[in-house]
Amino acid sequence: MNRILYIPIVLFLIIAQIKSQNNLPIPPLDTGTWNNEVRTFDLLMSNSSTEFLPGIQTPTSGYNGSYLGPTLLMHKGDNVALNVTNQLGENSTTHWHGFHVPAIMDGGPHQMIPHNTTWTATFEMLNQASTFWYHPHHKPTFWSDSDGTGGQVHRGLAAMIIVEDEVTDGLDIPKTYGVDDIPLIIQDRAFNPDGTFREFINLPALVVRTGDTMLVNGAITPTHNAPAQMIRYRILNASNGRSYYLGFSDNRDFYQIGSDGGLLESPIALNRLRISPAERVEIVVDFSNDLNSTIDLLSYASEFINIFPTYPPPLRDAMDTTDYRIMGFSVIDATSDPITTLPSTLTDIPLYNENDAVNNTSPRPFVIVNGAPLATINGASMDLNVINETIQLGNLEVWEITNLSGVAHPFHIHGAPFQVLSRSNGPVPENEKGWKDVILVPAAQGMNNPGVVKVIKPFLDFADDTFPYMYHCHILEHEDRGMMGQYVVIDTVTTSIGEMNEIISDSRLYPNPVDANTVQVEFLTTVADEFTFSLVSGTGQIIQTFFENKQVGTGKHIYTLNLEGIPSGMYFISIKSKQGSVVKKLIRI
Ligand SMILES: [Cu+2]
Repeated sequence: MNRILYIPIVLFLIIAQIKSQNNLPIPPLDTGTWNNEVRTFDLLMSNSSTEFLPGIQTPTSGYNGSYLGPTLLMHKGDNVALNVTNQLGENSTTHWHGFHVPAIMDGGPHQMIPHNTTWTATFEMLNQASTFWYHPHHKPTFWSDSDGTGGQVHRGLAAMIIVEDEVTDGLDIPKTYGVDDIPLIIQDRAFNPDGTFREFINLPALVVRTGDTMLVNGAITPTHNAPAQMIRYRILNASNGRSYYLGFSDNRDFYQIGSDGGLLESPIALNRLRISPAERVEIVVDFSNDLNSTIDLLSYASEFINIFPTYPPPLRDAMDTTDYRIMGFSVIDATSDPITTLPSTLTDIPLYNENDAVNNTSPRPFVIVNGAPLATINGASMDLNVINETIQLGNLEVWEITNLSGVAHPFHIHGAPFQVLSRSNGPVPENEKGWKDVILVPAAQGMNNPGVVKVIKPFLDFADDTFPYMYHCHILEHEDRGMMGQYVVIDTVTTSIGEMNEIISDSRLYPNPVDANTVQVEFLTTVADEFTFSLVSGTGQIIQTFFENKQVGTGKHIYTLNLEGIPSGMYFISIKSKQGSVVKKLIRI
């Protein structure tokens, strides 16, 4: 009697446990707190552990939790502040992927957040509505070090950002987070028998952290209980190095409505969709006629390998050649007020004309070589102290990315989004004719047949001759191995380094490093002007202004700046006149 009762109860508990573990987790939505009309977010990067496999803890890192982080919600036009506290026990940074912000607020490798410190980024939200994400962007000493971007993202530091605007506010599309507007953060991972993540499993994982197990929102091949209606999925490929060729198990059509940086002009019906690392797509799936049925989301790798090979042999693994399941959908009752149709027009995308670019006849070249041990762009491996490209403020430019390697590379450019002009592997597909910030550049097909993509991008604001933006491959191990460069946008009217060298010369700080409470700034100027002297933090915030609009005549000058109360660290002294500025690095010990 007891035994008969016992067996079904145990079975029920096991099934219930598996079922509950397999439910798609939805990251919490964080709308920030309003602080003096600034939408303010607090993010804590820390280490703990996560249960992916039943009863086994995997050491992980996350934002405000053990793995991944909250989905941040912002609206175009918001003034935003993000306080990021690092308790990882190692240096890190946090980058707002896809955001059009000043370089100093970008969270790239120059905006270091040392352990136990807080970095604050403040900016106006200029991007239009889309799906973005945040993740560390820290340059490791050696590419496979765990404190690099690849290591930190792999441990779990990645999460989504949703930006809304007046266009999406007015559109009748699914937009209730967690109900009919669902984030899907797709990653591949591998596990050791003790539950720890296995970082490097085999080729191609000898050089890239790829896995053999699919996670969505931090759960292994989960199931979404999808209401029988139109559901919008915001898909982020947050994998270190794997691209996917998405499609449903019944080969149904779905609609793509958004790409990296915004809505598409109109919904595009597809039954396959390529997504490379760091790309985002928004799709709408119509489950209206599927009540009580189950459907899977697959990567149709067996088709993809022929259409768009991302790794050549022998760098392929089973998931580059064989179809596999990413997650499932179990269709449940519709909500009370479902969206049942999509508008035929979503937004207006003004397309750039290649002829309007300043360099339309000679595109700015970026040549990718996947060398060993260092990967390069234009022959250079990333050096934090080298500015690779200088761009004039106001330019609309064509960039031509040429891939000489046998691996496809997802090329990401920081700053404002770009548009795709051409591809070497056929016409630009409809779903790439929107706003993009990552573009998958095809592999070379032999020595004389490189993969080439041309993009067009505006550089209309945020001139800064000191703090650069990055461009890089978003296969994180390639980025960490140096497939990354830096560009600055300079305003030749007010901040030309060349011109300023003629106006202000022989500038120096002494002593430097300084442990006294004063530092001398010495410079020679050829024009009389009003000068402002400021102390700027390593992350670009003005800490103190020493002299404001001080009248300075021509000739050599020495001023004493008071550093009392300034803690040790790396700073900059900015010497700014109406005609330009120079910045000198100052180490306080
Ligand atoms: Cu790459």
